[in-house]
Amino acid sequence: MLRLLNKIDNPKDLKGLTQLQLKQLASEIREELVTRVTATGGHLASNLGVVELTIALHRIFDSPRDKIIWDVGHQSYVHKLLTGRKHRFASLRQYKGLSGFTSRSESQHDPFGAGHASTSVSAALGMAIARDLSGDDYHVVAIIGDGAITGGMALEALNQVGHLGSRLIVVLNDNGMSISPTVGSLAKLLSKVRFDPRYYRAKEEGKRLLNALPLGNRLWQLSQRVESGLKGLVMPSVVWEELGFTYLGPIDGHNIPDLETALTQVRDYHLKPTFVHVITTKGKGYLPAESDAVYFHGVPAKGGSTKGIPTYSEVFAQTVLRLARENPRLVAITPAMPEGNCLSIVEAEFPQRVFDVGICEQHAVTFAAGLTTQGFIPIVAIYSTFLQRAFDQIIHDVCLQDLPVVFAIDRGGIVGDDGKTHQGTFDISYLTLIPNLIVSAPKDENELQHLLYTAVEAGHPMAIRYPRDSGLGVPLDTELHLIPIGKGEVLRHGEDVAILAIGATVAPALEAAQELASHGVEATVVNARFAKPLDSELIIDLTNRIKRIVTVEENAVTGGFGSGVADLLQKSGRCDVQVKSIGIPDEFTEQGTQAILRSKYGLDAKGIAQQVLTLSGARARA
Ligand SMILES: Cc1ncc(C[n+]2csc(CCOP(=O)(O)OP(=O)(O)O)c2C)c(N)n1
Repeated sequence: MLRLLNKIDNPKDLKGLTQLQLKQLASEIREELVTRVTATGGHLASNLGVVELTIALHRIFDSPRDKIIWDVGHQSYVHKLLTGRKHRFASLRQYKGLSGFTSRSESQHDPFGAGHASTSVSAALGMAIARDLSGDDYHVVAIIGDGAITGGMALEALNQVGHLGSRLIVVLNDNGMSISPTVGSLAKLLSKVRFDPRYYRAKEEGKRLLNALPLGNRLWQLSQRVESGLKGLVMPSVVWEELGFTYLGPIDGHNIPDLETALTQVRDYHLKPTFVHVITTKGKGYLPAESDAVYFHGVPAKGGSTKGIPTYSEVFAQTVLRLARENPRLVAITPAMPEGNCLSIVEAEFPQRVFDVGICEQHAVTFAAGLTTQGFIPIVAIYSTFLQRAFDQIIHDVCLQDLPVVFAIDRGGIVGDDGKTHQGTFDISYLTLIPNLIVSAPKDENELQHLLYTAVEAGHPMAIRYPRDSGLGVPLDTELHLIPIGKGEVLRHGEDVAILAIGATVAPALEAAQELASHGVEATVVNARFAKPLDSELIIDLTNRIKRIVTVEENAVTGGFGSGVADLLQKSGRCDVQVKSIGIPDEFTEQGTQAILRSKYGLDAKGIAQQVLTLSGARARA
């Protein structure tokens, strides 16, 4: 029974509730989160941890006039429930449903859309400066996790906030966890506050002193007194004070009255940027999530099965493990995703040779570049969408110097329900334009093993992009072999049309060819394997006989594999060849299951067959 939650249509409805009712509301919200998110899939543990914080924020601030900006946005479900989106909550992460992140087009209570980490402080500063330049007076609050705050962009933004001294509130939601435990020296510093009870005692003392003071500059006094009370302890607050913030904390993030007191103080303090350090427990209130916050960070949707077939990520990690046993100079790097890309398997055996660098994609790439200069072979395992962050590092630090970094690009192509911010549909385009970089995609998980071995031996930068989820279930060769760089393979012969497919589209292209045969159209199917260098010999040779070429890729058609093929044919004077490129059109790919989206873009077998049939003349022999 969601007696209270059902009465909340917007944040104003929270204001008249008693503390007792708020407790009840928090428990109803948790019930709703567990019921819905275990069905739709999503970021359960992160949201369970911010129930009280979100309630307190919406009671003390006046959204949408005040701007509440959630970093990453994966923990904004409670905010959604309280800002008029409760009735659509069952559609979370579904096709045409509510986004799993914040989205400006979804609600006026989402002043900034997100999905990638570490953007909130920059966006908040932009809003605060805009407010000041326009002579307005609303509040701007960025809520950022201890994982996201390690991202370079967040640190760059904090640096500027302190420099400008703008009136801005940063709330650190510190639960000690990124997806895995947060790593790095900043994380260590924060954990001192979390685990040393003397900070809480000193804070209680500070609160007592504060209440004895007259109104006015209370916050400043508080931070000074708390600070002096803590001399002799390591002083994490000093870091934020020195960066130009007034620090308040640590605050128990599950105690609504304490949160409200702290947020009121920073709201009413206009002299400097403020930093509120809130301690929360990831998964709070739901025992399975509290005890395994890593698994419950992102739970799968009900019914989503992997059919017992290993995922591409698992095959990747098993291959890394095998190669690492043979080659002591092989190391692996992950920006905060050792679970998602399965490198935790390798880390268990080689803890010294697997580096979780935090949510720091740019650093991950240049760190790898540095390792290569001393004869090491780094494999940077990274999701396609997050590699976008490191575009210049790939160009400037790796490829310009032709350094042999291996990029293992997970979640290439359509990823599904995480939606627009997470689709991996640009990498072929943004990688193939970079000189010196070899860009490949395996047709199945077995080929992934061989391509990885090839990349480790390549002596040049090489990217391998592979899709999300389970492989095709093909047998895995026990011996690894090198694949000739820039060479594709013909998988099927036919003289009416040639389908050149890459990566995950090879299997549906083969299926489409069967379907076409039943319509009297015989198709050649090529597993291109490389988007760069293209197998120009094979492609030109094919076009001597076949004048209709269809390219298929789970990537933007703009600048993608197909565009490379068209360019090659044009440069080779093959103007008599008709080329059709199937891929993602010039738009951001919405959320939905991979199956729905592949069907929408004609990337499944049926869609490929249909598009081939509509090619002029393809039916001629039928
Ligand atoms: C640029 C980027 N890299 C990686 C991710 C994947 N990711 C999503 S949430 C998350 C952990 C965030 O940790 P934290 O900010 O502490 O939030 P918590 O879930 O612990 O509340 C990561 C690594 C991302 N969203 N963006």
